Amino acid sequence: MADSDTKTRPRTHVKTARPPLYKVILLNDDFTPREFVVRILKAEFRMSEDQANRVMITAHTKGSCVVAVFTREIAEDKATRATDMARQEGFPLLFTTEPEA
Ligand code: TYC
Repeated sequence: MADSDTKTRPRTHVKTARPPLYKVILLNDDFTPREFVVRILKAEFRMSEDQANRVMITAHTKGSCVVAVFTREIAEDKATRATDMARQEGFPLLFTTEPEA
């Protein structure tokens, strides 16, 4: 069969390409001061004092908390930058990323 004979139905809807999204996750630890976690959340994720406090307390009580969702590169970059800021101050605070769905 010639290539031109291949049967395809016309698209009934146009596919909109959306990049897969990744969660940035904040993990609890026993050593990083609460105020420092809040400071990092405000600096790297542009959260208000109130938002940052809620996210910090959720991670503190539940063990982890989703901070925000981005495309993969941005999520990984922000998680790395936030974790590095903590390392520079000698704290074990950790941010990870994982696919949203
Ligand atoms: N658990 C820490 C403490 O009691 C505070 C903390 C909260 C650390 C959230 C990390 O993701 C975190 N000092």
